Amino acid sequence: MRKLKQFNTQIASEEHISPGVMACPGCGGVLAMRLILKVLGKDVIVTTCPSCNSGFAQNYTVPSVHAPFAAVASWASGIRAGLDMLGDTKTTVLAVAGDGGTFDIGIQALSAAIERNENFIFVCYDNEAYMTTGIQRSSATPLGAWTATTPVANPKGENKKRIMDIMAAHRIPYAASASIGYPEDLIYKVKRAMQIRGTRFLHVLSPCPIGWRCSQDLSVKLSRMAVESKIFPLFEIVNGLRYKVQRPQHEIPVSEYLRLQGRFSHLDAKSIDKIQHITDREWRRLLAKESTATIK
Ligand SMILES: Cc1ncc(C[n+]2csc(CCOP(=O)(O)OP(=O)(O)O)c2C)c(N)n1
Ligand SMILES: [Mg+2]
Repeated sequence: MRKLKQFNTQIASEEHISPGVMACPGCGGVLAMRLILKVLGKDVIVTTCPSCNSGFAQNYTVPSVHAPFAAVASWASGIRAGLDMLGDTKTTVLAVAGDGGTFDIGIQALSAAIERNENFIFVCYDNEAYMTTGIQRSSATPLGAWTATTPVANPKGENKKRIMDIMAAHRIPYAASASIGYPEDLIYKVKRAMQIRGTRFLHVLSPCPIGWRCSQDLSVKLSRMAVESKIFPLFEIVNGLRYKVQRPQHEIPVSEYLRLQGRFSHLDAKSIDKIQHITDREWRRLLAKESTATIK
């Protein structure tokens, strides 16, 4: 992993989520938000939208509002405009959505906001399905996964949507993938995002033990394994063009990551080979972008 010299990446002791959170045990989304809010501090206004996150946003000790599903990026734009009119430049505006609220239902408002280069941070905590409403497939659900709408007899037949490619196509000032398995790296990326003006996007893989059919104590481990297997690579994109890809120190085959999750337990060796092949291809594609991006 990259050396994190530029910023202090120690985890702050202050909390901005009060105890008594209603989330499920092992929820990766809560941990992601806990870490992100620690970095942002008190000067933040959060806008959430329907998701598991809206179930625990009442525990935020910073101001938060709840937008309609499709509109979280529009609400963030409006909050920023209001703050700007008041001359408030120090408050950060944070939009939070799940994968459904980002990849699918919220993408129009998000695309429009990035096109206007609205000045806020958008966090997509990605648990790879519509979890609040009972584990329905989203376009972020990975190939081969079981969900309530992609049963074992007919698992998800499409690849996960390449949301970071979509962000890059907008020439967004800053986009990064991050992981609760690497908290210092996550903190680094939030701090880096805070220093940049315009729309910033953080894509955080957030395991959901209920939906992933895995043990509640595996969320952090699976987050690390997702990076080690390259199924969820960590990288940054500046202005949609300059890529910085983080090579995992320890590499594993995707089968090790998949076998700990019941949502993949129906997959045969051929299906797992296919996922490995696609993962390898996408990794090479990502590295190629990095090398071309350094050519001036
Ligand atoms: C327009 C609209 N459609 C559907 C819903 C119902 N709904 C509420 S939360 C949710 C799932 C959200 O999924 P995601 O964004 O992935 O967040 P997660 O629940 O996984 O945290 C759905 C479908 C809604 N509130 N509004
Ligand atoms: Mg989700």
